[in-house]
Amino acid sequence: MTSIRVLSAALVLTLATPALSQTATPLTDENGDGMLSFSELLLSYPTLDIDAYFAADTDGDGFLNPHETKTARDNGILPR
Ligand SMILES: [Ca+2]
Ligand SMILES: [Ca+2]
Repeated sequence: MTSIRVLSAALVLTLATPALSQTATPLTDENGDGMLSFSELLLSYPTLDIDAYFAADTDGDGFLNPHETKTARDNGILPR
């Protein structure tokens, strides 16, 4: 019975791990265009600074694509 409990605990930990790694703030692409505008990011980060937004918009098109969003989060420009 002990080995079943250990296996169960290991299984629970294995299943819980992905949930623990998904602690990033959900982002809202309100118009569904796949890009994040400054106003859309404000829905997730109400205190976001416009300078941080421009720093994250590396191609300068005025929107954050998924790559720019990930890079900005990885570099600490955007909060998680
Ligand atoms: Ca959008
Ligand atoms: Ca961009």
